[in-house]
Amino acid sequence: KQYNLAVCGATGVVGRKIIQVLEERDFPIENLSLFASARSAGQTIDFKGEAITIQELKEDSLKAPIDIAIFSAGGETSTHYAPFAADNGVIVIDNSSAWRMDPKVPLVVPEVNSNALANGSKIIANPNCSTIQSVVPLAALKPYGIKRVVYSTYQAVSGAGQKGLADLENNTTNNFPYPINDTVIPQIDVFLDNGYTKEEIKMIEETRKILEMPELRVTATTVRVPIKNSHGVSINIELEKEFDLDTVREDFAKYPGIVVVDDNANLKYPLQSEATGKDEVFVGRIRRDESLENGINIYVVADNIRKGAATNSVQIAEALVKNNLV
Ligand code: 11C
Repeated sequence: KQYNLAVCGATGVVGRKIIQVLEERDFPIENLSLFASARSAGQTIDFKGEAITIQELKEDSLKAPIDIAIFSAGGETSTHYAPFAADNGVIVIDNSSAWRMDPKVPLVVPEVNSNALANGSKIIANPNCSTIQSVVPLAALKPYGIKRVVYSTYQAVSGAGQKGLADLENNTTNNFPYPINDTVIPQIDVFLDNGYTKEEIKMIEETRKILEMPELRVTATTVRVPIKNSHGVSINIELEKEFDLDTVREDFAKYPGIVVVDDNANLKYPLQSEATGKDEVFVGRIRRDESLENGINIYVVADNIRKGAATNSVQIAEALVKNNLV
C-alpha cells in the first residue's frame, strides 16, 4: 500500500531534511504535498527527481486523500493548523513543542515507545532533539532501574535553524545573545522563573513522559557550542541495581538504533563531526561513576536534524504503517 503525505514547513532546515529522509528510506508514498508560508509558495523542491511546487498552508489544506502530515513549521503553526488536519482525519506528526506535554498526545521515539501510538490520537508529537538522543540509551538501561539522571549538553547551532547557522557563519547575533564563534553559551531558549531554560525543562519533562516514569529525578544543563551540526549529551545515571560494565556495553550495542563507539585505546568515542549525516545514536565514554554505588557515565552523540528531528518523525510514520494505524 502507498500513502499520501504532506510536509508542512517544507522549506526549513528540518522540513528539507524530512523530504530527503522520506526519499532515502523509500517510504511508500503515492503523492507528496509540500506546504509552507505564503512567502515560499510557488517555489519548488525536488523529490525523487520531480519538482514539487510548494503551496501556502491554509486551514482546509490538510484533508483526504492526505493520510499523514509531518509538521515542522514552529509551535504557532502546529497549534493552529494541526487540529484542522486531525478533524479531517489526517494524522499529524508534529516536530514542534506545542503538543508534546498534552496527556492525550503520544510523544514518541520509535525504538523506545512506539506502543504509545496505539491510543488512536490523530496528533503525535516528535520530541526535542536533545531528548530523543538521550532517551534511547536510557531505555536500554531501564531494566537496571533508573533512579536519577543528570544531563549536560553540547548542542550545535543548527538546532536553532537557519538563523543559528547564519550566526556561526557570519559572526552575527541575530539568533544568539552573544557571538557564538569563540565561546559556548549556557543558554538554549528562554529563561523560566526557576532559573532553568525552556530547553532544560523540555529535556526533563519529555524524558519522564517517554520513559513513562513521571516521578523520575532528572536535571539538565543545556549549552550551545560553536559547531554546525549534531548534539552531544553527557549523561550521569544512578541505577537501582548493580551492573557489570561489559554487560551494559553489550546492552547498548544490542539496543535498536544505538551504535557503541567506546574504544579508549584507539581514541574512539562519539564525535559530532562523525555523527552528522547518520541516523543512529552513538554511545561511548561508558564508565562507572565511582562517587555513587550504582552510577554510570555515558556520552551520547546524534545528528540533531536527522535522528533528533527528521528521521525520528519519518520513523514514527513507518511505525504507524507497520502497526496498521494509518
Ligand atoms: C535546539 N533543541 O537545539 C533545540 C531545537 O523543541 O523542537 C529544537 C526545539 C524543539 O535549539
